[in-house]
Amino acid sequence: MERTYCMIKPDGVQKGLIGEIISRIERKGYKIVGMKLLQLTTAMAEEHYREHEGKSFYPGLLQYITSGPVVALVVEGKNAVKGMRALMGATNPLEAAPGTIRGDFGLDMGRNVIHGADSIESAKREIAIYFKEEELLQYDKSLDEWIYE
Ligand code: IDP
Ligand code: MG
Repeated sequence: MERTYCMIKPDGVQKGLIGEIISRIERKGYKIVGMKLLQLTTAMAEEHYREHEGKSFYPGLLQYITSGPVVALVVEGKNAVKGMRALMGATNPLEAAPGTIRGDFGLDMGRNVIHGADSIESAKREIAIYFKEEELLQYDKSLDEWIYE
């Protein structure tokens, strides 16, 4: 099973979408193995988004992502990285398909509601920013036999 890092961004929290988003993740069949509410420090935001340093949107991105509480999630399941990116939709909510989280709940690139790691390597790196190993739980869900063949 694969693990990915996802994060409900400050706009998602402010718009009251925590429950809706977590519900979509659960209904898809994924297992949440780590979860916390926190507000990013600038240092954490810089670490998270270091690949974007120097880009025009970077200062605004740091401001946005540190502007309020976020929900940090570690999501586990078959092909979780790719699957969560699909559930989230395209980076630009205007291009994200209806039915995706960004497609349903966003309008602007810099207010796109949710983050999801783009590769297994990114997921590992990002999970380590937000969680200690002992904060990630291993448990069985009785429904798994109805989710996986
Ligand atoms: P991703 O979140 O879909 O992986 P990235 O290209 O990695 O997209 O960009 C990280 C985040 O930076 C985006 O989710 C978005 O919030 C923000 N961002 C990216 N490009 C722009 C832009 O052109 N204007 C404003 N914000 C942007
Ligand atoms: Mg990205």
